[in-house]
Amino acid sequence: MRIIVVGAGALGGLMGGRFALAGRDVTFLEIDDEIVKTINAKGLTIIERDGKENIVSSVRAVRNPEEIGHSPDLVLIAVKSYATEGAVNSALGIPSIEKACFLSVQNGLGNLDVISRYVDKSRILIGTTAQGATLEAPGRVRHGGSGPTYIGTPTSGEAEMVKRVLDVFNDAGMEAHYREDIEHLIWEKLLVNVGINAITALTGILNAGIATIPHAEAVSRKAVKEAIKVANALGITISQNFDDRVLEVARATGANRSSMGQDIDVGRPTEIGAINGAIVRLGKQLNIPTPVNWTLTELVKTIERTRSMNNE
Ligand code: KPL
Repeated sequence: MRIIVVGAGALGGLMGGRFALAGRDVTFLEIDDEIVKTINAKGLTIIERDGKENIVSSVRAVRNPEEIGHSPDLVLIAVKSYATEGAVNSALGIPSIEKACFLSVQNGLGNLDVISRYVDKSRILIGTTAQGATLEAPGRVRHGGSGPTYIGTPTSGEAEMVKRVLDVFNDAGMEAHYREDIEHLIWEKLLVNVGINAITALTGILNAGIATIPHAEAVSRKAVKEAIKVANALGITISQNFDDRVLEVARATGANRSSMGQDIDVGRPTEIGAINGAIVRLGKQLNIPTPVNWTLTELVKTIERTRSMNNE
Protein backbone atom coordinates (compact mmCIF):
# COMPACT_ATOMS: atom_id res chain seq x y z
CA MET A 1 0.00 0.00 0.00
CA ARG A 2 1.34 3.42 -0.94
CA ILE A 3 0.73 6.00 1.73
CA ILE A 4 0.87 9.78 1.67
CA VAL A 5 0.98 11.46 5.07
CA VAL A 6 -0.07 15.09 4.80
CA GLY A 7 1.70 16.87 7.65
CA ALA A 8 4.97 15.61 9.11
CA GLY A 9 4.33 17.08 12.54
CA ALA A 10 4.05 15.13 15.77
CA LEU A 11 1.32 12.60 14.95
CA GLY A 12 1.94 12.46 11.20
CA GLY A 13 5.64 11.94 11.79
CA LEU A 14 5.04 9.21 14.35
CA MET A 15 2.49 7.33 12.26
CA GLY A 16 4.27 7.75 8.92
CA GLY A 17 7.56 6.75 10.51
CA ARG A 18 6.05 3.64 12.09
CA PHE A 19 4.35 2.64 8.81
CA ALA A 20 7.68 2.97 7.00
CA LEU A 21 9.55 0.98 9.66
CA ALA A 22 7.03 -1.81 8.99
CA GLY A 23 8.00 -1.74 5.31
CA ARG A 24 5.27 0.50 3.84
CA ASP A 25 5.94 3.00 1.07
CA VAL A 26 5.49 6.38 2.80
CA THR A 27 5.82 9.91 1.42
CA PHE A 28 5.21 13.02 3.52
CA LEU A 29 3.51 16.00 1.92
CA GLU A 30 4.60 18.92 4.08
CA ILE A 31 4.61 22.69 3.61
CA ASP A 32 7.44 23.42 6.04
CA ASP A 33 10.67 23.57 4.06
CA GLU A 34 12.87 22.82 7.03
CA ILE A 35 10.96 19.65 7.86
CA VAL A 36 11.11 18.51 4.22
CA LYS A 37 14.86 19.18 3.99
CA THR A 38 15.60 17.46 7.31
CA ILE A 39 13.63 14.32 6.47
CA ASN A 40 15.22 14.03 3.03
CA ALA A 41 18.73 14.66 4.34
CA LYS A 42 18.72 12.74 7.63
CA GLY A 43 15.54 10.65 7.65
CA LEU A 44 12.79 10.99 10.23
CA THR A 45 13.79 10.41 13.83
CA ILE A 46 11.43 8.81 16.31
CA ILE A 47 12.56 9.14 19.91
CA GLU A 48 11.09 6.10 21.62
CA ARG A 49 9.76 6.10 25.16
CA ASP A 50 12.96 4.49 26.46
CA GLY A 51 15.01 7.28 24.87
CA LYS A 52 16.29 5.13 22.01
CA GLU A 53 16.33 6.91 18.64
CA ASN A 54 14.89 5.16 15.61
CA ILE A 55 15.98 6.79 12.36
CA VAL A 56 13.62 6.10 9.50
CA SER A 57 15.53 6.67 6.29
CA SER A 58 13.14 4.96 3.88
CA VAL A 59 10.72 7.92 3.88
CA ARG A 60 10.75 10.87 1.55
CA ALA A 61 9.17 14.29 1.96
CA VAL A 62 7.91 16.67 -0.71
CA ARG A 63 6.47 20.17 -0.61
CA ASN A 64 4.67 20.00 -3.89
CA PRO A 65 2.00 17.32 -4.56
CA GLU A 66 3.05 17.10 -8.20
CA GLU A 67 6.38 15.66 -7.09
CA ILE A 68 4.60 12.51 -5.97
CA GLY A 69 5.09 10.33 -8.96
CA HIS A 70 2.73 7.47 -8.10
CA SER A 71 -0.93 6.94 -7.33
CA PRO A 72 -1.36 6.55 -3.57
CA ASP A 73 -3.82 4.13 -1.94
CA LEU A 74 -4.14 6.00 1.33
CA VAL A 75 -3.85 9.67 2.30
CA LEU A 76 -3.53 10.24 6.04
CA ILE A 77 -4.54 13.79 6.92
CA ALA A 78 -2.29 14.56 9.89
CA VAL A 79 -2.54 18.32 10.24
CA LYS A 80 -4.26 20.41 12.91
CA SER A 81 -8.01 20.72 12.35
CA TYR A 82 -7.79 24.37 11.22
CA ALA A 83 -5.48 23.26 8.37
CA THR A 84 -7.63 20.36 7.11
CA GLU A 85 -9.02 22.19 4.10
CA GLY A 86 -5.58 23.24 2.86
CA ALA A 87 -4.23 19.74 3.44
CA VAL A 88 -7.02 18.10 1.43
CA ASN A 89 -6.65 20.58 -1.40
CA SER A 90 -2.93 20.00 -1.49
CA ALA A 91 -3.43 16.20 -1.59
CA LEU A 92 -5.92 16.60 -4.44
CA GLY A 93 -3.03 18.01 -6.47
CA ILE A 94 -1.32 14.60 -6.44
CA PRO A 95 -1.53 13.10 -9.93
CA SER A 96 -3.86 10.03 -10.03
CA ILE A 97 -5.35 10.67 -6.61
CA GLU A 98 -8.87 9.66 -7.75
CA LYS A 99 -8.86 6.20 -6.19
CA ALA A 100 -7.11 7.00 -2.90
CA CYS A 101 -8.88 6.77 0.45
CA PHE A 102 -8.54 9.65 2.91
CA LEU A 103 -8.17 8.93 6.62
CA SER A 104 -8.55 11.46 9.43
CA VAL A 105 -7.86 10.64 13.09
CA GLN A 106 -7.55 14.33 13.94
CA ASN A 107 -8.85 15.97 17.09
CA GLY A 108 -11.99 18.05 17.07
CA LEU A 109 -15.27 18.27 15.20
CA GLY A 110 -15.75 19.20 11.58
CA ASN A 111 -12.88 17.39 9.86
CA LEU A 112 -15.20 14.97 8.09
CA ASP A 113 -17.41 17.84 6.89
CA VAL A 114 -14.41 19.61 5.42
CA ILE A 115 -12.92 16.51 3.73
CA SER A 116 -16.28 15.44 2.33
CA ARG A 117 -16.64 18.79 0.53
CA TYR A 118 -13.87 17.58 -1.76
CA VAL A 119 -13.82 13.77 -1.51
CA ASP A 120 -16.73 11.37 -1.88
CA LYS A 121 -17.73 9.90 1.50
CA SER A 122 -17.22 6.37 0.16
CA ARG A 123 -13.49 7.17 0.04
CA ILE A 124 -13.22 8.65 3.55
CA LEU A 125 -12.31 6.83 6.76
CA ILE A 126 -12.50 8.56 10.12
CA GLY A 127 -11.33 7.71 13.57
CA THR A 128 -9.69 8.60 16.82
CA THR A 129 -6.32 7.74 18.21
CA ALA A 130 -4.75 7.60 21.63
CA GLN A 131 -1.23 7.69 20.20
CA GLY A 132 0.62 10.67 21.64
CA ALA A 133 3.64 12.44 20.20
CA THR A 134 5.50 15.73 20.37
CA LEU A 135 7.42 17.45 17.60
CA GLU A 136 10.82 18.16 19.18
CA ALA A 137 12.41 19.70 16.11
CA PRO A 138 11.85 19.46 12.34
CA GLY A 139 11.91 15.76 11.45
CA ARG A 140 12.22 14.69 15.12
CA VAL A 141 9.20 13.33 16.97
CA ARG A 142 9.05 12.01 20.49
CA HIS A 143 6.63 9.17 21.13
CA GLY A 144 4.66 10.09 24.25
CA GLY A 145 2.25 7.23 24.77
CA SER A 146 0.39 4.44 23.05
CA GLY A 147 -3.28 3.67 23.03
CA PRO A 148 -5.72 2.19 20.55
CA THR A 149 -6.72 3.77 17.26
CA TYR A 150 -10.33 3.26 16.18
CA ILE A 151 -11.37 3.55 12.56
CA GLY A 152 -14.76 3.54 10.90
CA THR A 153 -16.57 4.84 7.86
CA PRO A 154 -18.90 7.83 7.70
CA THR A 155 -21.29 5.80 5.58
CA SER A 156 -21.14 2.87 8.09
CA GLY A 157 -20.26 -0.60 7.02
CA GLU A 158 -16.80 -2.10 7.27
CA ALA A 159 -15.36 -1.32 3.84
CA GLU A 160 -12.59 -3.52 2.43
CA MET A 161 -10.30 -0.50 2.74
CA VAL A 162 -10.85 -0.40 6.52
CA LYS A 163 -9.39 -3.91 6.85
CA ARG A 164 -6.35 -2.94 4.82
CA VAL A 165 -5.81 0.22 6.84
CA LEU A 166 -6.19 -1.67 10.14
CA ASP A 167 -3.44 -4.03 8.89
CA VAL A 168 -1.21 -1.04 8.17
CA PHE A 169 -1.60 0.18 11.76
CA ASN A 170 -1.40 -3.21 13.46
CA ASP A 171 1.61 -4.32 11.37
CA ALA A 172 3.33 -1.12 12.47
CA GLY A 173 2.75 -1.99 16.15
CA MET A 174 -0.06 0.53 16.60
CA GLU A 175 -3.13 -1.28 17.89
CA ALA A 176 -6.15 -0.46 15.71
CA HIS A 177 -9.75 -1.65 15.56
CA TYR A 178 -12.84 -1.11 13.44
CA ARG A 179 -15.76 0.58 15.16
CA GLU A 180 -19.20 0.87 13.69
CA ASP A 181 -20.08 3.62 16.19
CA ILE A 182 -17.13 5.78 15.18
CA GLU A 183 -19.09 9.06 15.34
CA HIS A 184 -19.86 8.31 18.97
CA LEU A 185 -16.18 7.67 19.69
CA ILE A 186 -15.19 10.91 17.97
CA TRP A 187 -17.60 12.73 20.28
CA GLU A 188 -16.17 10.99 23.33
CA LYS A 189 -12.66 12.02 22.29
CA LEU A 190 -13.96 15.55 21.70
CA LEU A 191 -15.36 15.64 25.24
CA VAL A 192 -11.98 14.54 26.62
CA ASN A 193 -10.34 17.38 24.72
CA VAL A 194 -13.08 19.80 25.86
CA GLY A 195 -12.33 18.97 29.50
CA ILE A 196 -8.53 18.97 29.32
CA ASN A 197 -6.97 20.92 26.47
CA ALA A 198 -8.00 24.56 26.91
CA ILE A 199 -7.70 24.48 30.71
CA THR A 200 -4.18 23.06 30.57
CA ALA A 201 -3.27 25.46 27.76
CA LEU A 202 -4.45 28.50 29.73
CA THR A 203 -2.95 27.52 33.08
CA GLY A 204 0.31 25.85 32.06
CA ILE A 205 -0.47 22.66 34.01
CA LEU A 206 0.10 19.07 32.90
CA ASN A 207 -2.93 16.87 32.22
CA ALA A 208 -2.66 15.42 35.74
CA GLY A 209 -3.57 18.84 37.17
CA ILE A 210 -7.11 18.48 35.83
CA ALA A 211 -7.62 15.60 38.26
CA THR A 212 -5.50 16.84 41.16
CA ILE A 213 -6.25 20.57 41.37
CA PRO A 214 -9.87 21.06 42.52
CA HIS A 215 -10.21 24.42 40.73
CA ALA A 216 -9.13 22.94 37.39
CA GLU A 217 -11.34 19.90 37.97
CA ALA A 218 -14.37 22.12 38.64
CA VAL A 219 -13.92 24.02 35.37
CA SER A 220 -13.33 20.78 33.47
CA ARG A 221 -16.50 19.18 34.81
CA LYS A 222 -18.59 22.26 33.92
CA ALA A 223 -17.18 22.46 30.38
CA VAL A 224 -17.81 18.74 29.83
CA LYS A 225 -21.35 18.88 31.29
CA GLU A 226 -22.22 21.63 28.79
CA ALA A 227 -20.80 19.54 25.96
CA ILE A 228 -22.77 16.45 27.08
CA LYS A 229 -25.99 18.48 26.79
CA VAL A 230 -25.04 19.55 23.26
CA ALA A 231 -24.12 15.98 22.25
CA ASN A 232 -27.32 14.52 23.66
CA ALA A 233 -29.42 17.17 21.90
CA LEU A 234 -27.81 16.05 18.65
CA GLY A 235 -28.78 12.44 19.34
CA ILE A 236 -25.27 11.35 20.40
CA THR A 237 -25.85 9.44 23.62
CA ILE A 238 -23.18 10.34 26.15
CA SER A 239 -23.65 9.39 29.79
CA GLN A 240 -24.27 12.19 32.29
CA ASN A 241 -21.14 11.31 34.25
CA PHE A 242 -18.73 11.34 31.32
CA ASP A 243 -16.91 14.11 33.21
CA ASP A 244 -15.59 11.34 35.51
CA ARG A 245 -14.19 9.57 32.44
CA VAL A 246 -12.42 12.78 31.40
CA LEU A 247 -10.71 12.89 34.80
CA GLU A 248 -9.60 9.26 34.32
CA VAL A 249 -8.02 10.19 30.98
CA ALA A 250 -6.35 13.21 32.61
CA ARG A 251 -4.85 10.86 35.23
CA ALA A 252 -3.83 8.25 32.63
CA THR A 253 -2.08 10.89 30.51
CA GLY A 254 -1.00 12.82 33.60
CA ALA A 255 2.60 13.44 32.59
CA ASN A 256 1.55 14.88 29.18
CA ARG A 257 1.17 18.49 28.33
CA SER A 258 -1.99 18.49 26.20
CA SER A 259 -1.61 19.15 22.49
CA MET A 260 -3.19 22.60 22.95
CA GLY A 261 -0.84 23.30 25.83
CA GLN A 262 2.09 22.45 23.56
CA ASP A 263 0.69 24.73 20.84
CA ILE A 264 0.35 27.65 23.24
CA ASP A 265 3.80 27.01 24.73
CA VAL A 266 5.51 27.42 21.36
CA GLY A 267 3.19 30.12 19.98
CA ARG A 268 1.39 27.98 17.37
CA PRO A 269 -2.32 28.44 16.59
CA THR A 270 -4.52 26.00 18.50
CA GLU A 271 -7.48 23.74 17.69
CA ILE A 272 -9.76 25.69 20.04
CA GLY A 273 -12.27 26.37 17.23
CA ALA A 274 -12.79 22.65 16.58
CA ILE A 275 -12.97 21.74 20.30
CA ASN A 276 -14.56 24.14 22.85
CA GLY A 277 -15.43 26.54 20.02
CA ALA A 278 -17.39 23.81 18.25
CA ILE A 279 -19.45 23.25 21.41
CA VAL A 280 -20.21 26.97 21.59
CA ARG A 281 -21.31 27.10 17.92
CA LEU A 282 -23.53 24.02 18.25
CA GLY A 283 -24.90 25.26 21.58
CA LYS A 284 -25.99 28.49 19.87
CA GLN A 285 -27.76 26.55 17.12
CA LEU A 286 -29.52 24.34 19.67
CA ASN A 287 -30.25 27.08 22.20
CA ILE A 288 -28.13 25.41 24.87
CA PRO A 289 -26.08 27.82 27.00
CA THR A 290 -22.34 27.08 26.97
CA PRO A 291 -20.77 29.88 29.07
CA VAL A 292 -17.80 27.87 30.32
CA ASN A 293 -16.81 26.70 26.82
CA TRP A 294 -17.35 30.25 25.56
CA THR A 295 -15.02 31.67 28.21
CA LEU A 296 -12.33 29.04 27.56
CA THR A 297 -12.58 29.70 23.81
CA GLU A 298 -12.33 33.46 24.14
CA LEU A 299 -9.36 33.25 26.52
CA VAL A 300 -7.42 30.86 24.28
CA LYS A 301 -8.19 33.10 21.30
CA THR A 302 -6.92 36.07 23.32
CA ILE A 303 -3.57 34.35 23.78
CA GLU A 304 -3.44 33.36 20.09
CA ARG A 305 -4.19 36.93 19.10
CA THR A 306 -1.60 38.40 21.46
CA ARG A 307 1.04 36.02 20.17
CA SER A 308 0.31 36.81 16.52
CA MET A 309 0.29 40.57 17.28
CA ASN A 310 3.61 40.27 19.10
CA ASN A 311 5.06 38.45 16.10
CA GLU A 312 4.02 41.17 13.66
O1 KPL B 1 -5.83 14.17 23.05
C1 KPL B 1 -5.23 14.74 23.91
C2 KPL B 1 -4.56 16.02 23.53
O2 KPL B 1 -3.71 16.51 24.25
O3 KPL B 1 -4.93 16.53 22.45
C3 KPL B 1 -5.25 14.24 25.33
C4 KPL B 1 -6.07 12.97 25.41
C5 KPL B 1 -5.82 15.27 26.24
C6 KPL B 1 -3.88 13.81 25.81
O4 KPL B 1 -3.00 14.85 26.04
